[in-house]
Amino acid sequence: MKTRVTELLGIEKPIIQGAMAWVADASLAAAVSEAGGLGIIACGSAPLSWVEDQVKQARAHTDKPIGANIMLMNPEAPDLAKLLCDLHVEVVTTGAGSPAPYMEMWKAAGIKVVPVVASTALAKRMERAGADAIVAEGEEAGGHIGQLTTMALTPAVCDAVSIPVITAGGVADGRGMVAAFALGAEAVQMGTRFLTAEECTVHADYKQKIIEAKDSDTIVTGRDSGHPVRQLKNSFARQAKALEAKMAAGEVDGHELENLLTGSLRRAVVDGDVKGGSLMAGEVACLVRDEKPARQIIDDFMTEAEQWSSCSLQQMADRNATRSWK
Ligand code: TUI
Repeated sequence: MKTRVTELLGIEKPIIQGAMAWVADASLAAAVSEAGGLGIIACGSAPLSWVEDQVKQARAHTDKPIGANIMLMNPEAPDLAKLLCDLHVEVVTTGAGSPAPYMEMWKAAGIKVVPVVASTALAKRMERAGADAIVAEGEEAGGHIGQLTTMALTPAVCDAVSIPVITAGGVADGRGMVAAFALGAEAVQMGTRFLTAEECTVHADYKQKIIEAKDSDTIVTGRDSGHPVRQLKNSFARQAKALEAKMAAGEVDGHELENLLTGSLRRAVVDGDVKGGSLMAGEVACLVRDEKPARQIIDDFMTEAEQWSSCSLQQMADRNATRSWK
């Protein structure tokens, strides 16, 4: 299938693997790219040498395009931005800020730039700054999020910019893709669905928590402090919420919360501490029921999306009435 996004990024299927700090390494990214999507290595807060090593490892496993993501709140972002030029990754995505200061450098290096945004205001600024496409990420997503839902954000961003829009947040199966395309998207980005890919190196206990998650099992911490993060409910998330309430009441300062947050994602991803770590995940964790190879995730996803999109509204309604997909 061809969309402006597949053409732009040189991929076969309009599926991008979301960058997940501590999780999205060469193993996952290479598997997704090899299966026809775009694999992305998340630089997170890793040392530059780790990023260089992962890009080289991914290259050893696939000759298809590979992307990398910079989290712009990271103080090392300027150095990472330069490193990604030197490594000649095909695509850079960014999160948690504006990548405007690096845009010229990346474009000069021939890198496709795809900022993740949570508002039409930033989408417009990014288009003016030369972004090649935009990821519109709804608050259903896992990790650091904005305030708008995918259902409102995707069409609003599509109306605001002319460059292609990729929907993220709330998509984990073919139905979600058809919905995203109906809202104006030309590709989707998924993180949580790929957390349980066989090639995903996240701790097995974290994967199991995703597979077991119910619809009401995610919670957003940090809304008041300006760093909203969606994750699975556990002891860590409850502690963070309690500390936030104490902070709002002026009972404690920010240090206690900072101590709790430090290393919380690593504890979950690397150590498998499913109680005391931050199990970042999107609302669609409740739709992810199995572990399978990235290629099978992508193939099943595309098959399902094709089935859902090849009928009229009337046929959809008739099928929905009998839950005939079950
Ligand atoms: O970046 C993400 N999601 C993330 S980053 C991350 S790493 C982390 N590790 C530990 C604790 C906290 C975070 C985990 N998840 N998604 C992309 C995204 N960007 N979502 C929302 C935004 C965003 C929000 C505001 C982008 C720009 C923005 O405003 C910038 C501006 O200048 O207007």
